Amino acid sequence: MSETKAGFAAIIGRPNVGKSTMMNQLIGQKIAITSDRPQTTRNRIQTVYTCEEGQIIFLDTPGYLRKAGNKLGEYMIDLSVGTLSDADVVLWLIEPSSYIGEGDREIAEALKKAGTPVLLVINKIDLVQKEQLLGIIDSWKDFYPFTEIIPVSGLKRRNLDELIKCIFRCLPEGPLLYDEETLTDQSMRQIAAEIVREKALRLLNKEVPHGIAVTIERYHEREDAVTEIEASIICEKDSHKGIIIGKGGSMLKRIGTAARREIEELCQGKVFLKLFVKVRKDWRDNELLLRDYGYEKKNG
Ligand SMILES: Nc1nc2c(ncn2[C@@H]2O[C@H](COP(=O)(O)OP(=O)(O)OP(=O)(O)O)[C@@H](O)[C@H]2O)c(=O)[nH]1
Ligand SMILES: [Mg+2]
Repeated sequence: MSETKAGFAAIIGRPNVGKSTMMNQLIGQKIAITSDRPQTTRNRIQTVYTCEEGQIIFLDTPGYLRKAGNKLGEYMIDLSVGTLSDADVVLWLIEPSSYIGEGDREIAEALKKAGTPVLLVINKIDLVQKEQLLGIIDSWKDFYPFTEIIPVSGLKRRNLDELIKCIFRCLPEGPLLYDEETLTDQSMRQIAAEIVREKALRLLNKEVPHGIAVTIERYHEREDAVTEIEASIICEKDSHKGIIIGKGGSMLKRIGTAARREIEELCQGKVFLKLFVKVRKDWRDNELLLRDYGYEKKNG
């Protein structure tokens, strides 16, 4: 039997290009939350893909931002840049567009320093015609010494097998790094919190979602296989609290029902989910609160 290959593949790119959707599709399970709002992902999320050839450990990162705006933003930038040097290969995701911006030049600089092989993954090709795609490849191909350029559609699962092959070509030979059953470094508790945040992101109007965090106050698996969860949605303003609760509690109920259904599917059992809403002014600039809500810098 030939030797296996194993290593880390970092997924980077601008907000909203489809990084988390693609990672979920590659591993065949929804671990990272997704939405059409930029800056959906805030933490680095690790998932493991195992097959006969070996193992790819995907690192999904927050979309690349140029200006932080607050401490949460700084934390997200540190994560996306810090991940580059931990990876054996970088998947740089872009929308199917020829536009190359200042942010892309900055990513390129950081990648050059890290010296890691980079695959340019043109995502969402379901949205463009073939001729357009050729033009896009043409605009990007000389911008950076990409190891390969792979057009895919994460959502429609197009060309993902080809992408997996390209990734394995960049990984070192070696034994599996995790046991075959391992799927992610995220706990059920963390995933449940993220599912609540996703439903809030998707259901609330534009100005509220960016200032939201979700914490799990209580997570209890009962002996009769029912899971009891109490979670708080943290927001920044009293007016936001009103919007999240909605008329007669209607919005909170919608968020709760949608989240509960998805958590039940994931843990394959009944779930009681109780939601609270709290106001913490400027939590996105408060180190202590950031840490409480799970956005903690690893080294200092
Ligand atoms: N048409 C189309 N839409 C896609 C595709 N992949 C993702 N999307 C959509 O793009 C939006 C953003 O997807 P995400 O996976 O959350 O994007 P992301 O890059 O992780 O975003 P951040 O976490 O905010 O950086 C969602 O509405 C997805 O459904 C694709 O291949 N085709
Ligand atoms: Mg994401």
